[in-house]
Amino acid sequence: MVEYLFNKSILKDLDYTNCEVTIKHSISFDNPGTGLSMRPLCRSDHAKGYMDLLSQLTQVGNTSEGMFIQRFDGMKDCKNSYYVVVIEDEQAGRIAASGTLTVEQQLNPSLDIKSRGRIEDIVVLNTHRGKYLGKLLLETLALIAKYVDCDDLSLECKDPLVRFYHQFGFIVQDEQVYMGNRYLH
Ligand code: 16G
Repeated sequence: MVEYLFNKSILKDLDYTNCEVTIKHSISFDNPGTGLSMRPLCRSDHAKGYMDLLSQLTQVGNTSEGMFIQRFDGMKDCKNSYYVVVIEDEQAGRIAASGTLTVEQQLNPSLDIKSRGRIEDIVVLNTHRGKYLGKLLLETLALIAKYVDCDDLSLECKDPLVRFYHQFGFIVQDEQVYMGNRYLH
């Protein structure tokens, strides 16, 4: 049985009517392009080249299938928190694109922002670029964020991509900078 990271019916419920990808490019969840299908990440996607795809965005190290499955199970156990959406090239049996929405609950329920969404790891295989798949993933993740009641949606990106994300309503926030402290071992 195919095991999805999150309930696939969420994708079927999304309304793409006002999305640019649908208006301009006539694509959506059930029609991402010829030979392509869109779905939640599966437990078996390591074998479909998920890590190779991710390596086109960032360092992946030597992640074995066992490590991938262990991490998948841990993410799935965190209910309503991880939404990894992939686009599969069905003929090649390869994952061609992926994007992640993570949802953080805020502790104080009286705040305006009760739940914060973060977009991560938007990546399209270099052989599949120029088909609006990145746009489709972003609009899909934003619709999921709305569907699961996020009050805020944010992302981090490299400088040259600021213009790309700007198209989707993301703006560099006043008086906010991204700070990081990596590799705290
Ligand atoms: C981008 C990604 C981020 C990822 C990072 C990896 C989006 C919106 N942002 O900023 O999720 O963690 O690249 O870069 O996809 P790094 O290899 O320098 O950590």
